[in-house]
Amino acid sequence: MFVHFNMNTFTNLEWGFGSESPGLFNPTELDCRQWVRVAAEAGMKGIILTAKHHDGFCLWPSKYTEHSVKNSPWKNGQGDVVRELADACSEYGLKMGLYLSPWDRNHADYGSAEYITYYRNQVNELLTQYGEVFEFWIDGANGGTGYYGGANEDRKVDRKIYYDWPVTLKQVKDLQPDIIIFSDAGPDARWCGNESGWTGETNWCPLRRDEFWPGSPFYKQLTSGHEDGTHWVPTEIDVSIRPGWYYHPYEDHKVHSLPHLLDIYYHSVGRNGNLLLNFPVDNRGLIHELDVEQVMKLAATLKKDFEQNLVLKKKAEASNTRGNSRKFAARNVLDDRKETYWSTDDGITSASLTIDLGEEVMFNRFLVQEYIRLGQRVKEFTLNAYVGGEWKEIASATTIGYKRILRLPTTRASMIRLDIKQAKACPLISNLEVYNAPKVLTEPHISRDKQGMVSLAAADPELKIFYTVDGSGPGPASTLYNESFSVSGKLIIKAVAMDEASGLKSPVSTMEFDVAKTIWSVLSPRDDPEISSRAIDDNPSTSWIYSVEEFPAETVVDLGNSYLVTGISYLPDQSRRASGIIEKGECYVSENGKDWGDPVVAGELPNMLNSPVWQQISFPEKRGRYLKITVLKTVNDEKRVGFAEIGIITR
Ligand code: FUL
Repeated sequence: MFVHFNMNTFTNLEWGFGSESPGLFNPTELDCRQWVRVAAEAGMKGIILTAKHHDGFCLWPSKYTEHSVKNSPWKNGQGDVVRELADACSEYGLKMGLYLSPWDRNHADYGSAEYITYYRNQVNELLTQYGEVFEFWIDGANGGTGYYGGANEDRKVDRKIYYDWPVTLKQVKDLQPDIIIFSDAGPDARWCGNESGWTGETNWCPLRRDEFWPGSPFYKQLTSGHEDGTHWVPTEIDVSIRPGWYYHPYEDHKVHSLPHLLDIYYHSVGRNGNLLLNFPVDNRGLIHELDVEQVMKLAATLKKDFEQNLVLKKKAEASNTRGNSRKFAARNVLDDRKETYWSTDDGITSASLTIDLGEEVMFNRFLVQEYIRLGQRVKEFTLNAYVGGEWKEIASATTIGYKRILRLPTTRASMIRLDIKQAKACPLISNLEVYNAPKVLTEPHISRDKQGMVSLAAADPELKIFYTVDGSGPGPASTLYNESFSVSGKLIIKAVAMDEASGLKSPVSTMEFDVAKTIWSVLSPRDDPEISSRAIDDNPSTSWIYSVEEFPAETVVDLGNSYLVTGISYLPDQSRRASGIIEKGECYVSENGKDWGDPVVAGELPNMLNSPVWQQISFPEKRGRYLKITVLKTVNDEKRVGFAEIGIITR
């Protein structure tokens, strides 16, 4: 578990400037034991906390700065979050790790040699006062504008040499010999080159480490590592359970869905990486209920996915076994022991291992592990199944590493065969597992595009989707969804996903569509139609944002036909750093686009900063073909107006 919690939690920012008053830090119900309980219950092994982020505020009462909890109202300046987390971790048997941002936008000395001494003094405090620290996390973002003790300026540093990392790394290791140090360049664990929760399908632990440093430019290579890497630096995939690293109430509706979290798991742990899932602790000092609910769903699903290993202690045979010895025999991959493995003779770098399942078995997950103590070797492999009397290739992939998990189409077979096609040296496989994971039965996703084509999608492509268009409850007797279909008018779609094998079904999803926006167009302000049409494309994830000099700002849409309009709907920009969110405005409807009359509705939208979700505003019906939205004020008085979607409600 990664935890982002400190000054930004109270300023609602992702990157504080460094000038924030310590007086703002005041969690009302801080409880590190709650964090640890969530982590433990979800099956996580440790927690890494942002002891200091780029804004420089310290969660522990550092001797070397006044910019810390000791000058905050929290516990009258007597508190220490790092201490509370260390205590909670030892109570529950979890490990604690710490993030200490190299960039410090508060510190007057940042950019000079004195700051490096300051940084090292803090390393010393954190690694000597709180018992064992399992990981030290070095972020790559550094240098830029900041408060810097009141200088308020831009300070660029040479990321490669300024920090003199070799000396600090040695200090860290001297203080905590077993610690793992994370950064773009390790030395022990490396970033995966993105913050979206996936690492490469080809993923080598080895890395030509000396070519990197924290914040180095060739970070995209970190996604796959190097086949000819010089050092062992496995990937650690850091990703947040919400779009932001810090808690923002406006992301409460954006906690990742179960299918999204499962993708993250299979694209990190399933690709030879470690997963570091971030929780933005909120301003109470707790992990938000919505995040807890989602991670528990993830944990419960993974538990079911890997419940019963279908090949445990089955019969295995290999095309080649090192010295024909029992010590290296094929069956070692099925014995549930990490220290035993199957190996071929030296020089044999392609080989097969066949497992007899004894009967026809259904499966959809394949897990394989190399005996990693002797290095990562496999470059390419295929998985084959004996189906209906013949062998069929069901998957092909590249590296394995510590652990590779493949999600497969459900297959029924009596034998399976792993073909290692290429390896850097004789392959060593220590473990192989096969599962039949239950289908993920979240409700189907319903969407419609500008052309009025409706698409339905289930979490698993093998599920069947049934739907209705008349508001009735969908079931196996309703229409079976095959491909997207066209609708034009107003209708309600209800859909359910069903797993034929188990007979289980998902909750029902419902979507109300009003008239399709096929012939709609934006008349003003004038903008590239490709861009302005993002406001009327029925795709919530695209937006049209335009700049304004002053308010009121008018947006006029031609609906193409005249309708009896009874309301409008508005979805603000949904991107991570959303802009142009409307807070106050008026709406007009007109038959000719010239005579607008009085507004059909005027007023303020509630709580838009914190809850930028769909707004439906009804008004007394009026017939018209043109719609005008006059914006009087936006959130934070931004000089921009943005729409993810504009819609109408008709009778
Ligand atoms: C990034 C930082 O800039 C973010 O704020 C966050 O801490 C993330 C884990 O790393 O580079």
